[in-house]
Amino acid sequence: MTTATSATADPSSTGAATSAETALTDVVPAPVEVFPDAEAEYRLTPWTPIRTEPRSAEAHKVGLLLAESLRPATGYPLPVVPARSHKPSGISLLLDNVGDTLGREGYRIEVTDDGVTIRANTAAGLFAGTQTLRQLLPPDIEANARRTTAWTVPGGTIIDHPRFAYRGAMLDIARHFHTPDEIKSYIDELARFKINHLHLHLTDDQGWRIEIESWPRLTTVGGGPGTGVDGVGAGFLTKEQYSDIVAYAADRYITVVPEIDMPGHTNSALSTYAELNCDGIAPPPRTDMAVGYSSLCIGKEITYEFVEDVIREVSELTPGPYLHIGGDEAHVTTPEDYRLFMRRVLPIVEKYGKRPFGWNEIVRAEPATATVAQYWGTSTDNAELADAVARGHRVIMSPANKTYLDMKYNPDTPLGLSWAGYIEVRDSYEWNPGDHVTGVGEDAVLGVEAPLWSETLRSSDHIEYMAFPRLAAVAELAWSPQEARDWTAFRERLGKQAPRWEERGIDFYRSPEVPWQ
Ligand code: TNX
Repeated sequence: MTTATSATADPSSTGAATSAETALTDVVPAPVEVFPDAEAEYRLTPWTPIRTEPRSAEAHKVGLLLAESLRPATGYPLPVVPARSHKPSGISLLLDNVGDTLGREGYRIEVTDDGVTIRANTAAGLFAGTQTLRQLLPPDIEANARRTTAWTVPGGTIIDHPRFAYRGAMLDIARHFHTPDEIKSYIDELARFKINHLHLHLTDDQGWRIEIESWPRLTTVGGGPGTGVDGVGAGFLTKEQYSDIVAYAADRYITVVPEIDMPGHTNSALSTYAELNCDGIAPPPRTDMAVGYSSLCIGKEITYEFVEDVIREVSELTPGPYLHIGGDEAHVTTPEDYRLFMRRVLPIVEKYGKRPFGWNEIVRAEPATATVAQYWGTSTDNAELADAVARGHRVIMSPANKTYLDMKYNPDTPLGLSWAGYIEVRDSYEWNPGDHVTGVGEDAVLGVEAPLWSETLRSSDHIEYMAFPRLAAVAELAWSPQEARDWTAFRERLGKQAPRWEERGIDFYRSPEVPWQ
C-alpha cells in the first residue's frame, strides 16, 4: 500500500503486544492507497447519523447493515437517514462518480474531524468501504454489548479497489453438513475481508445436501441419518433454506456458487437411486474418506435426465451467474467417457443460463471457453491448464498447497488433512496468483478461492480454527495489489485482528509466525 506519513505502528517492533490505537493502515486486506492525517480523527457520538445517498434503496440497505454492526457496542442509535447535502458530518455513504479505476467495488473513504465520508460508484463499493470502516474503529466495536470506549476513527484518506473480480471461499457441506446458521456466520466473516463469492460444495460421495424435488430421496436418504464422514454429518438444505442463504449472502455482496460434483463424487446419489448405476444395482452408502471410486453411468440416458433435473432446479434457485459441476477426481470414468459426459452436460448448464465452473480437470473435455477452470493442483507447471488459457479460458486459483484451508498448519494441528503439505500462514500468503502457474498470467486469472473441505470438520469452531487466520491471507491476495503485499507488514496487521476475533468468539489458530495483540 502507498503510505504518505507514519501513522503505522513501529515496523521494527517484533510483535510484543501493544495497545496502540488503530491506525489508518491497519486494514486487511491492505488498501491500494492510504494517506493518514495525524491531525484529524472522527469520534462517533450518540448523535452521529448514518447519511446515505438519497433515493438509493441499496445505499440505504448498506447503511442499515452498518448501523446494525455498530449499535450493539456503541449503544448509539445511529439513525440511517437520507444525505440532504454533501457536507461531511456524521457517517455518509454516497454514490458518486469516483472514476473507472475504482470500478464497481472500489471506494474512497475520507475521515476528518467532522465525519467519515465513503464514496463509491455502486452500493457494492459502499459496502466494501463500510467493512474498512469497521476495522478502523477500536476492536471493542466487535462487542455484542455496550462498551464505554472512545469510538474514534483515524483521520485521512483511503482509496481502494480490488485486484481480482472473483474473491472466493468454498465450504464443503457434503462431508459434514453445516447448518444454515453456521453458513451465515461464515458469510459474516467472509464479508469483513471483502470476499465476494461463497462456493457451496453441496454433494459428494458421503452425502447430498440440497433438496431436489424431482429426485426427493437424494436428501431424505442421502442427507438423512448416518450420512457424512463416519456417519455423523447428517442434514441438508431445503430449497427455502438455500434461498435464504443466497439472499443473506447477497445482502453482503456475496454471490453463492453452488457445486453439484459429477460424474465422480456421486456415491450418495448412486446408492440412493439404483437406476443411475450401469448395472442397475445400488452400491452401499459410504462414510469413509476415500475419493475417486464413484461415477455416474455415462452411457445411460437416465443419467442425463437426472443431471438436467438437478441443474434446472439448482439454477432456478440461484440468481448468481455461475454453476459449478465439479469434474474432479473422476478416476473410474475413462477419459473418453469423461469427455462425452462433459460435452453433454456443459451445454445443459448454459441452457439454464449459467456459466459453468469446473475443477481444472474439466479442460480435458475441451469445453467452450466460457467454462471457468478452478485450479487445485500443487504444481506450478500444468501444461493442460496453460493450453486451456491459451485457448481463452479463465482460471480461479486454488492451489491446494497454498489455499486449502483444510490442510494442517503443522504436524500437531488436531484437525485437517496433509496430502498437499502443511500450510502455515506465511505459506498461504507468499505467492502471486498472477504468475503462480507457468502460462497462466494475471489476465487469465478471474480470481482466487480458498476451499475448506470438511472431512475432519464438524462444528463452527472447527471451521474457524482452520479458516482463520489463513482466509484473511488469501483474501488479501485476492484484493490487494501485489505491490501492496509484504509479509512483514501483513503479519503486523493480521496480529491486530486478534482482539476482534476474540471479541466475536472466533476460534482462530494463533500461529507463532504472527505477533498477536
Ligand atoms: C481433494 S480438491 C478433493 C476433495 C477432498 C480434498 C481434501 C478436489 C477438487 N477434490 O474431494 O475433499 O482433496 O483435501
